[in-house]
Amino acid sequence: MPKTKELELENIPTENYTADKIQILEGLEAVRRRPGMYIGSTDIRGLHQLVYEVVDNAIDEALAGKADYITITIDSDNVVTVTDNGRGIPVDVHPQTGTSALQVIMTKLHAGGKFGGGGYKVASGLHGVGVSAVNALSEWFESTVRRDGKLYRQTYKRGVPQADVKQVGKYPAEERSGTIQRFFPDKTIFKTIDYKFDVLSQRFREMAFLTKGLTIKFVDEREDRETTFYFEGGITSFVRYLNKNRKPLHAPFHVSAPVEGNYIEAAIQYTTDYNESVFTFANNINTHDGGTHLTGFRTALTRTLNDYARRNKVLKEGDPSLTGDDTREGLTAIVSVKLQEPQFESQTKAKLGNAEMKTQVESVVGEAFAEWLEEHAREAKEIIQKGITAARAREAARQARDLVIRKSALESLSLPGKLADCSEREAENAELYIVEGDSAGGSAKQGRDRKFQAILPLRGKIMNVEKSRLDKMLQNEEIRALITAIGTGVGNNFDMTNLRYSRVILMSDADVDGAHIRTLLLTFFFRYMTPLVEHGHLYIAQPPLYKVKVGKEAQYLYDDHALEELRKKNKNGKLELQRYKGLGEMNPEQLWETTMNPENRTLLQVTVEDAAEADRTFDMLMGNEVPPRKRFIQTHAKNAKLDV
Ligand code: 0RA
Repeated sequence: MPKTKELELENIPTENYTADKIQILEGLEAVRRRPGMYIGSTDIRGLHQLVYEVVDNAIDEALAGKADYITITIDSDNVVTVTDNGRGIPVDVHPQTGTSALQVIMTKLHAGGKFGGGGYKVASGLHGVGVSAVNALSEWFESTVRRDGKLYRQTYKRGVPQADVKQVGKYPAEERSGTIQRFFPDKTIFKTIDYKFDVLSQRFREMAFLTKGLTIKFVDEREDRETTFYFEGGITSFVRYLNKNRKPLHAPFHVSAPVEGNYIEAAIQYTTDYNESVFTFANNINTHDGGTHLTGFRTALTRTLNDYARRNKVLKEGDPSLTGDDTREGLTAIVSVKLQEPQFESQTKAKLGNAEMKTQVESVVGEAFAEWLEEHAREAKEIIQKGITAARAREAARQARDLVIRKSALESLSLPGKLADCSEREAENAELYIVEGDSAGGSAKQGRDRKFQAILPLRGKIMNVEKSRLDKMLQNEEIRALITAIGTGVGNNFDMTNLRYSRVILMSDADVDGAHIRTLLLTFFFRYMTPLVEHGHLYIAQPPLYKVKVGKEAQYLYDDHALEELRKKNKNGKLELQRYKGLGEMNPEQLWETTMNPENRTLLQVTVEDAAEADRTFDMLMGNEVPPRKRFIQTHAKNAKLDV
């Protein structure tokens, strides 16, 4: 017998055991036993993954052209409801197995795509396991289908159907069909069921951008928030959104075309920025690591711009051609492809592998963009001129970098003078505190455990890397100290194997200035050491805001909420309150006790939930448009918020 004890005994009558049921139980049990294999993890990410899986099913229906409205509701008890106005999941009974299609979709692993009839097999969620895995990991699940004027329903507990699909009512014939999925995650499996509105809505926004004409309404009844996404312009709107706080050089270029059963779409807008912000999607999945569609896109861009520049003598004879890097400075673009048979190169679906995509994207984008350049002479010239300037700057950067490398070779990779290194040599056990200001740096040096904690004090505000090119950046002493201390190099030369500390910890004051410095540093890491962030090596220290004495007992409080709680608890007692304005006000022992001692401290790990949003955020924070920057920093100075 398969090991399905818990489920069997609790939920299933032991007679009438059909092969079908045993199969369901085996599948569900596998999911429940190793949830991480199916949804990635059982922390907040896994929890969100449940919602994505269910929403992605509804999105598939929209992509098939059969639905245009999706609502997601989290009610005050953390029950999630996802509704769409599509055809409704079929409920008819399969003649051979005797079970309804709904039950098969809800209980069989990987059953999603087969029924999709004609559309793109978009797959459900990052892990693409389908809604049955969500069902298995839910304390209960309720599927309701509106089809042909009738309402059908089936309910499940931990994935096990409680009865056959039943008609439970009717709905007015003039109303649309659709599907209503409600579920409550299994609290014995998930570490948290506290969904994050901001994280979910970011994803829904992205989905709405990628599915032109689709409306996604998101209601959070826990805190009475709601938001609706609808983008008439699809990915053109996406590009405009990303560039909201940048200075565009032209109106967005857009192309879309079907090619041999696939569908290719791209939107491009150059800005005065220096960074490249290109995001690629395959069947609505964010392909973080690019792949063939990205390669095709880049080739098209470089070739088209060079051809135009030569033909129109913007590049003269003897001038070197623009490199790929040159043509991507200040570029914001979305490339979105839909394929019948997507092949992903990694388990995480981060990279698209279909070889035909390179040529298809290259020719669609190449032809249309060439035509656009012909029709937009002023814009074309500006874009190419920007590329030429970029080429010059890149040459300067190369020389500066060579200088840095040569210098460090001469000085035998000498570490920066102000780094107080630790004795530990294994990166795995070592950590680096990056501390604002020499005085706090001094306290940290005295307070640390020198065995495994290194301290790098930075003087004042480091430079804003968002506003300068690599060459300028590499001339900056603070930045150079940072790079050499960490050991990995930057940008294209980043090499994780040379990482010297597995935890890089930013420690700055809990005030507006501290928040600004932290953001400057976060921007640097996000732009130039992205893998460091992606692999979870970057942290933010949490120094206390207050020291409070109640009678003789002293304690440290880390936020205003804690202070409020303490005041409530101590209505009559006197509180002696000291507010720390900066790290410098703490002596070395206090700094160690409150902020650096692994036994007491809280470190916040910096994550990049969504690179597109982070890109926009950093640009907003560090770019040229001042007002939004101010707003953001002030809100976040109060509650250190981490998902950047
Ligand atoms: C299979 C076939 C058909 C629709 C669906 C699945 C479907 C699935 C989901 C999941 C969430 N919402 C959904 N809406 C539809 C097409 C059946 C037909 O031809 O009518």
